[in-house]
Parts: sequence; C-alpha cells; structure tokens
Amino acid sequence: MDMPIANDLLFADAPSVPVTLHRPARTPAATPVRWPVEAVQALLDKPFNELLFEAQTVHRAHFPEGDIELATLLSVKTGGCPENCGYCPQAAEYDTGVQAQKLMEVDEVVRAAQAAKDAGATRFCMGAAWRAPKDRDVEKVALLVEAVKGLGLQTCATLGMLEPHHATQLKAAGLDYYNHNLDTAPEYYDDVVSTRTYQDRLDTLARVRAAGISVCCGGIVGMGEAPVHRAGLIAQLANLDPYPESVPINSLVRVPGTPLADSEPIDPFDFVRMIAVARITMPSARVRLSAGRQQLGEAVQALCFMAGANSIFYGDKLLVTGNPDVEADVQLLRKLGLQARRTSEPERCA
Ligand code: SAM
Ligand code: DTB
Ligand code: SF4
Repeated sequence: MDMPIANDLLFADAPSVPVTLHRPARTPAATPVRWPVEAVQALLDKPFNELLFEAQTVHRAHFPEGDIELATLLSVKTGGCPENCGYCPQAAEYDTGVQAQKLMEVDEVVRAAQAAKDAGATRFCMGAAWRAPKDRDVEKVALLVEAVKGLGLQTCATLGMLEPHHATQLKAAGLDYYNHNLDTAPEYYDDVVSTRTYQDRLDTLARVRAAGISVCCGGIVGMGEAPVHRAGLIAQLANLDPYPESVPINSLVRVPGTPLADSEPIDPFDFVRMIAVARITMPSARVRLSAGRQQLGEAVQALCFMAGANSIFYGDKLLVTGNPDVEADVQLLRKLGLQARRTSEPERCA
C-alpha cells in the first residue's frame, strides 16, 4: 500500500504549505526525492524569460528541434460514466447534453484511425467513459487496439482503472501507451472527484508499468487550484519512477453543467509556465499541449512550443468537445516552422 508522506518529513527545510507526495511504501525513507514540491514551485516562480530559456535548453538537449508529435483522440465509448469528476462532461450525473453511446465497432474505429493516419497523426488514442472496464470490455478493446496497431499507428487507450490482468491483455494486443491522469495535486484531488482516490490512480499506473506499457499521465489546470497544487501535480508526475513517457497538460474545458464550469480560467502565462516546468522536470517526455487549445490562441500556443511542448491532440474533436481544426493546426505548424513527427517508432525516456 502506498503511504502519503508529509513534505516536512522529507525535507530538512520544512515548507510553509502542507503539500504531500504519495510514494510507494517500499520507498526507503532516505531515498532522495528527485523533485521536491518546493523545487518545482521555485521553477514556476522564476522570471518568465529565464524559465523559458531553461526549458528550451533542456528541450533542445533531448529532442530534435521543431519536432511535434500529432496524436488523434477518439471517444470509443461515450458518456454515462458513474464517476463524478468535476471537470468531465461525460459523467452521468451532470446535465451536459452529451449523448451516451456504447462501445464502437472495430470497423468504425479502424476508419477513424486510418483517417487520422492519412492526416498525419502517428498516435491514436481511444478513450472510454468507464470507471473501470469489465473483463468483456477489455476483450473488445483489445480487438480495437490490435486493429489500430495493424495500421502502423502508435496505440494509446484511456479506459479508467485497470486490474493487472487487463493491463497484460492490452499489452499483448499491442497497446503502446495507457493514459491515466493524476489530474491535480493529492491535496486538491478530493475537491475535484470523490468517487475514487489518488491512490486508485497510482495503483493503475503501477499496473500499466508492470505490464510493460508506456505511461501517458498528466493533469488539468484551471480548475480553481492554488499555485502550490500545480507544483504538487508536477512533483507527483516527475517523481514517478520512471516518470511518464507522455505528459498531457490540459487546460480545463469549462463545460456547462459540470461543477467546475465556472472556474476562473488560468492566466495564459501560468499555463506556459506549467509546460516549461514539465519539460525541465521530465526532460525526455513528450509534453503534450492538450485540451483547451481553442481558448489559448496561436500566440500562447507558440509560447508553449517554445517552453517545450512537443505534442498536440490533432483532429477537430477531443473526446466530446472541440479542438482546433486540422487545417488551422497545419497552418500554425507551418507558420512556426515546426514539423510533424513522421515515424510511429516507439520512444523511450533516456
Ligand atoms: N474514464 C477514463 C478516466 O477518467 O481515466 C478515461 C477518459 S477521461 C475523459 C480522460 C481524461 O480527460 C481525464 O483524466 C481528464 O484529465 C481529461 N478531461 C476530461 N474532461 C476534461 C475537461 N473538461 N477539460 C480538460 N481535460 C479533461
Ligand atoms: C488527456 O489528458 N486529455 C484528453 C485525453 N487525455 C484522453 C481528454 C481531454 C478531454 C477534454 C474534454 C472532452 O472532450 O471530453
Ligand atoms: Fe468518467 Fe473519466 Fe469522465 Fe471521470 S474523467 S467522469 S472517469 S469519463
């Protein structure tokens, strides 16, 4: 079982804020924490240009210049979810106008994946609005994964909490990545969702790792969290061992009907700071500029690329909400002299 460890037990210079890191119980007390929350906070607090310079220096040392991964999302099972994530339009208990749909058939998914590939995507992520899939769900998703993999795309799925045998089955079907976000710092988690715990998320991530699937794990900002919670989220991600291969940073899409619909939007510069700090603390990860790009505008997105973002969700739709048009993204990359990654070969963290 994992134990929350108070920061003031981990660090000699105890912080003034009660922020905890959830660490596996087997972690010896003396094991140094790679990224204490204070160190992450100090990065977030740096003068903007200095932070961007540092992030870009790290980025250039780890990735080819101007290379952007295009990942396309498809909601393969939509709505009707029993969880109560305060940000999510697919939770059954919120009146958001989302029509629940059952799991899609293989041929429909293959058509969408082929279209994504033809448009230049190299990764295809299938999302399902489940708390946790049942055995029969995983069997069906395994067929989807196998078919999408057969097209030569990198495969990713996000299906909720997994049992160990589910992860093994998905790996055998050809799943390259599993997306399971920590969403925010442990301290703010209960304000956002109460139908599962932070530890539930960490357990699934450990099962995904153990099955040999690469981890895609990030979070959401703009949910009314305090700056220290943003630092706490990054510290949590960066201290995973190893840290995730993909780190989606989402800006909340405020969907009417969800409890967080009236959240104060994040200051765009603070969003760019999150990207920069993700890049510095997780140098080899694909840092994905994820949900919320429609609200960011081109100039802020350009700053995000400068800060180390090297992946985007590409396609007119996220899961149920909108995303910039493909044509607009192609133009944006062209204007900025960025190139879409062409290969679907796997990448590993250095
Ligand atoms: N049900 C599965 C789960 O929660 O892990 C998979 C699908 S869920 C929609 C995937 C992720 O989408 C969530 O963990 C959350 O980070 C992100 N997400 C959902 N609604 C969002 C919103 N309105 N704005 C930004 N990100 C959102
Ligand atoms: C992630 O971090 N963001 C994506 C993906 N992983 C699954 C989902 C964003 C969802 C935005 C709201 C919606 O369209 O449902
Ligand atoms: Fe369900 Fe996932 Fe939405 Fe939460 S984020 S309500 S688990 S679909």
